[in-house]
Amino acid sequence: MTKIGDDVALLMIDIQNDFCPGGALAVENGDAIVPLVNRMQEQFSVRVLTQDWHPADHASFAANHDGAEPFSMTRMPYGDQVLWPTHCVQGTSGAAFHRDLVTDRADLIIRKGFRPEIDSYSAFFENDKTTPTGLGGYLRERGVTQLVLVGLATDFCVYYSAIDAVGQGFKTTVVTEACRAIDMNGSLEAAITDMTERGVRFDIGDIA
Ligand code: VGL
Ligand code: ZN
Repeated sequence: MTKIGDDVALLMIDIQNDFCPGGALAVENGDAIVPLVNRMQEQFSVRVLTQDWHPADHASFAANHDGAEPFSMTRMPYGDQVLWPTHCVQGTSGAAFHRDLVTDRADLIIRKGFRPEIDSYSAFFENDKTTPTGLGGYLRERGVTQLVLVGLATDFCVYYSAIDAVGQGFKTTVVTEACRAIDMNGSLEAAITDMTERGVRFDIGDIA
């Protein structure tokens, strides 16, 4: 198998128990991507994992808003926000990576969503679109120019990470076979359309 160069990173988004069947915010067949992601990892020289990592009092949890139902909308100072079931609480088994995901070969694990008052879907910026996670600087310092994204969920954290990656000037490919979606009110189709318009590629054959 040919190894992909050090200017290309595999970015594995939120492959955590709470996004897999049985988890608090389960994505249908979320666990089905794990064998493919593990095989893909062998080809890459730069591997980064992200981990959704919320304090229990996080503002994105419906349970922290009186009377709010999970999957309803609220307004935050930075814009509209979905209120989620309590998920990926720091240190819980739900926040842990799927047990079959190979994590030992990762160069970096980037945690996000740890500020109580602000959600963070993207691996690059929190939902205010200005607070950086530091990932862009890390990748640039390592000379990475191209990203391949896999993980959960296609229409939330993968989507926001991919559009920010393009915005940061990275050539960006999303491997949809190695992603699964929440698909809330047409969010998957909207995400695919927007990624396409912004120049995200979907064909693994496009990788250098
Ligand atoms: C995610 C909703 C809330 C994701 C994270 O990883 O796609 N979605 N937190
Ligand atoms: Zn979250």
